[in-house]
Amino acid sequence: MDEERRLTLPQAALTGLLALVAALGVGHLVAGFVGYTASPFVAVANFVIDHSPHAVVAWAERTLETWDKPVLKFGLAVVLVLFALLAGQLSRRKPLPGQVLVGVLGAAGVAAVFVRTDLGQIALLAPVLATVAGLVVFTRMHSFFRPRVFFDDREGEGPDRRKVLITGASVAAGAGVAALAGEIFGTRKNAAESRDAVGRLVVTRTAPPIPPDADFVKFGTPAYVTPSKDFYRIDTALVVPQVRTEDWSLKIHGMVDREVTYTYDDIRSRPLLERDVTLCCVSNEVGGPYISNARWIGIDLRDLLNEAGVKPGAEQMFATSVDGWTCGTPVEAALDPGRGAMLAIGMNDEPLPIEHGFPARIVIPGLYGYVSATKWVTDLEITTWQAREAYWLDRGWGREGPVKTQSRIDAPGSAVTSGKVVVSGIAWAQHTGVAKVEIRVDQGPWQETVLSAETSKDTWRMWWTEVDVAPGQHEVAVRATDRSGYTQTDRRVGTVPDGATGWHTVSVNAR
Ligand SMILES: Nc1nc2c(c(=O)[nH]1)N[C@H]1C(S)=C(S)[C@@H](COP(=O)(O)O)O[C@H]1N2
Ligand SMILES: [Mo]
Repeated sequence: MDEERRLTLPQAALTGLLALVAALGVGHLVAGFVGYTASPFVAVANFVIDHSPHAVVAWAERTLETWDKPVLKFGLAVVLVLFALLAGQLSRRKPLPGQVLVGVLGAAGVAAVFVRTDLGQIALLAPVLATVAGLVVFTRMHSFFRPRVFFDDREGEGPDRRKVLITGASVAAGAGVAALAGEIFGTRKNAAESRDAVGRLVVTRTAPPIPPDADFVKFGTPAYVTPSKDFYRIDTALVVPQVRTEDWSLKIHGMVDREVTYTYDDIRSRPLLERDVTLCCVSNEVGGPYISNARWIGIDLRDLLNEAGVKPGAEQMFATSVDGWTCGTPVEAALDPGRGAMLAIGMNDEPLPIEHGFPARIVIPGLYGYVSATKWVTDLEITTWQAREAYWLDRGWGREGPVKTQSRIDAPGSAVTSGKVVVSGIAWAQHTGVAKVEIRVDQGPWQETVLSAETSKDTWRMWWTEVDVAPGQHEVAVRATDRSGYTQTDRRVGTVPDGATGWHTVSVNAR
C-alpha cells in the first residue's frame, strides 16, 4: 500500500518543474521593482561570471562572441531544470527532500543577490519571495498528486487529468505573466533614449586629422580607427548597465581635500577634448583580437582630481562602476599631465555606446583595461593599495598593468601563392611608441617593415612589407621595438598575471 502512495515519475517531474517556474517568475517580477540584477536567475548567472577567471570571460566573449551570455543563461537553465527534476524524484514519497532542495536553491539565489554591490537590501525580497513561491507550489502540487489513501475512497486513482492540466497550466501561465511583467518593469529604464537625447558633442580641442597612411587596410591591416560596432568588448556585465544621463553622477572622495560630485551636464558643458587612444585587454593572447583604437571625447581626468585635491600618501584611484565592478589605477598615472588620462563621454564622434560605458568611462593610455578603463563609472575613491583590492586583482591579476610592447600578423592567411607575398599587421606600445617592426621568414634574417604614419605614441601602428617565398610550408614571425629601445622578447608567457609576451608566428603554405 505504501508503494501506491508515491508520485508517478511524470507527476514528480511536473511538481519540480512547476515549483521552478513559479520561483523564477515571482523572482523576476519582484526584481522588476527592486532592481533587475536581483532576479535570482540573473543574479546566479552573474555570480558564475564573477567567479570565472578573466581568461574564461575573455575566451567566452571571443569564442561565443555575442552568444556568450545567452549560452551561459541557457546552461544555467538546463542546470536548474535538472535540479527541479531531482527535487521531484527525491520527493516521490514525502515532500520534505524536495522542499529542502528548493530551499537550498533559494538560498543560493539569496546569496547571489546578497553579494552584489549594486543592490540595496530591499533587493533580497526577490530571491526570498521566489523561494517562498517555489516552496508553496512544490508543496501544493505534491499534496495534489499524492493519492489520499485514508480520506479518499477513490483510493489509488490519483487526481483527474483535467484538474492536473488546469492547475499545471495556470501555475505556468501565472509564472510566465509574472516574469514578463518583471522584464517590462525591470528594463523600462532604457539608456538608449537618454543617449539619443545627448545629441552632438561639441569638441573644443579636436585631435589632429588622421593622415591617409595611418593604416594599410589595402594590405590587410585593420583600419586606424576601429568603428565602434567592431571595437572589442570585455566586461562582466550579464545585462548591459542602463544608466541615463539624468541618473548618472561621478563622486570623487577618500583621500581628498574636498569631496566632489559631478553630473553629466557638469562634464559635458566643460570644454571637451578629443584623443586617439588604443585600448588593449590583458587577456589578449599573442596574436589575439582584444585590441582596438578609438577617438575618445571627454575631459582630462586630472582636472577633476585636482578640483578634489588628492592628498599626499594617496596611491590608488579605486574606481567603481554602476554594476559594482571595480578597478585600481596608480594615482600618479591618473594625475600625470603627460599621460592624458580621460573621463570619456564620447567615442568616434558619438556619445559612448551603451556597451562601452555610456554615459561615462575612464580611458588611460598605456595601461591594460582592467586597471584603467572603468565603464559606467560612478565613483572614484582616492585611497591606498592596502585599503582596497579591485575586482581582477582579487582574482590573481597583477596590480600594475602597463601594456606590453607587442605586434601581430594580420595578413596573409594560411595559404598563398609562392613568389612575392605581402605581409602586414599591427604593433603597439601605448604611451611609449613603436619605433620599428621586423619580420622573419623561417630562420632567415629579420627584415624591417614599412610603418604607418605615427599619429600618437598612444595608438597602434600598422606595418607591411613584401617577401619572396618559395613553394612549401613557412613560418613567419614578427617583433616590434618600442621607442625606449626595447625589442619584444621571444619568451612566451601567458596572459596571467600581467599580459602575454612572445613573437606572433604564423604558418603559411605557399603553392
Ligand atoms: N564596468 C566595467 N568596466 C570595465 C570592465 C568590466 O568588466 N566592467 N572590463 C574592463 C576590461 S578587462 C577591459 S579590457 C575594458 C574593455 O573595454 P571595452 O569593452 O570598451 O573594449 O573595459 C574595462 N572596463
Ligand atoms: Mo581586459
